[in-house]
Amino acid sequence: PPVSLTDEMFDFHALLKPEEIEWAMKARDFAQTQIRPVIENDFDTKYFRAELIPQIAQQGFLGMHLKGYGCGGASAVSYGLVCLETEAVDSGWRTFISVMGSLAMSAIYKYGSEEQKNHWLPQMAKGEKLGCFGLTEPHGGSDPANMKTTAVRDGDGWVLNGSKRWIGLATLADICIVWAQTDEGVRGFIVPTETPGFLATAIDGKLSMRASIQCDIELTNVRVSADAQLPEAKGLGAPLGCLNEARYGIIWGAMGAARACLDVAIERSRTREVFGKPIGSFQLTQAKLADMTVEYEKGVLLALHIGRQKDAGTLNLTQISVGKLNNVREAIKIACEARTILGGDGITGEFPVMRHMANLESVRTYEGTDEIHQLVIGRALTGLNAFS
Ligand code: TGC
Repeated sequence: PPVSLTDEMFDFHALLKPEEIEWAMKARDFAQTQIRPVIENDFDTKYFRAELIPQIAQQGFLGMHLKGYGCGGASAVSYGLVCLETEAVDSGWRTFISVMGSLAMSAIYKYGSEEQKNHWLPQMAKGEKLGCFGLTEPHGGSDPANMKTTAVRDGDGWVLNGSKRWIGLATLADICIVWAQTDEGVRGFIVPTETPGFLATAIDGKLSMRASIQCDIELTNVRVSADAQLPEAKGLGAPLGCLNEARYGIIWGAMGAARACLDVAIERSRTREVFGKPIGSFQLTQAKLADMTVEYEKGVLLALHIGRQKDAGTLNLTQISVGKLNNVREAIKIACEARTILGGDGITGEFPVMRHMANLESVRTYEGTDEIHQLVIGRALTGLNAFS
């Protein structure tokens, strides 16, 4: 696979196990050869290239960190590296892998019955069935405790009503994990999207994540049988437990976007001439590149530390917030700085920088905004809850 200019700086691979490097190189090769050549055009034309899904499944990336049920059983670090390599090409494709593996499959894996797991997970790992994750609602995503969607018992089944927004993949998905308020608290349901009353509509007009799909969902008297309920999902902690998984993937993924911007900036600094010499020979440019590299290397090491903790089973949610807040925020700064090194060319689709910048604004917003993560960290430090 192509080598990143930043690969060699700290010999990061020396910290990885052979199977982790294998996953990373497989993902880099796939992303660079299958997605990279088409992504600018897909972003420009707002096209989600669903025809790549069988190949992505064949690579083993869907639910790769889950054990059994036809899933890969890989380490959290391997999964993180796949997120990094995929997002180095486009956040939309890392989001696809996250929505499938970290959200929809992970909800079934964590909270489903054996029957539900045996039925859905192998098909989803093969990409034969797609899932989405319906938590966020139109009034805002930061306060899911205030969810308006309801599920009411009706005979031996449930009837769901409400709406969801920003739901990745919903128009393509075969099932949606719908989170709803019941008289016993928040519960989760596996809702086949062909169920009468389930309506998904793709959101148009996005200036970010244009090569991927996010949707509105309307649920109007959607009737599901009792066995659609996820039996082990009890309370708001259940969907938030899935968000932890997606946030974890973002900690790595954001550094992929950052690396892509940094690589382009380094390359361009050697060839773009201003005042008669390459812009990279000016001290101000070198200072920018140095600062970007420092933040990239710190971000990757933080991701690895968090990944090792996840694999050891010692990771807590405050640490996830530290990683998500830092790595997305720094990736955005790196992308913006890279744009200045590219000059006017930086705003064109000839370079990936502006696309990454725009995508990262979505990444900053979903799975907990900067402010949510600051307050999670603040609460852990002070013992005082600033949310309400
Ligand atoms: P709080 O009282 O703190 O907690 C309520 C219950 O939840 C538990 N909990 C968690 N459990 C696991 N992981 C976490 N990260 C958890 N955070 C909280 C907590 O232990 C408690 O459990 P229990 O059993 O005691 O009841 O709740 P709060 O209402 O004060 O809110 C806390 C806050 C603000 C941190 C939380 O609501 C939050 O994280 N908000 C941000 C939500 C968010 O990230 N939304 C964006 C989601 S993106 C999306 O939905 C789109 S899907 C992607 C796609 O399809 O593209």
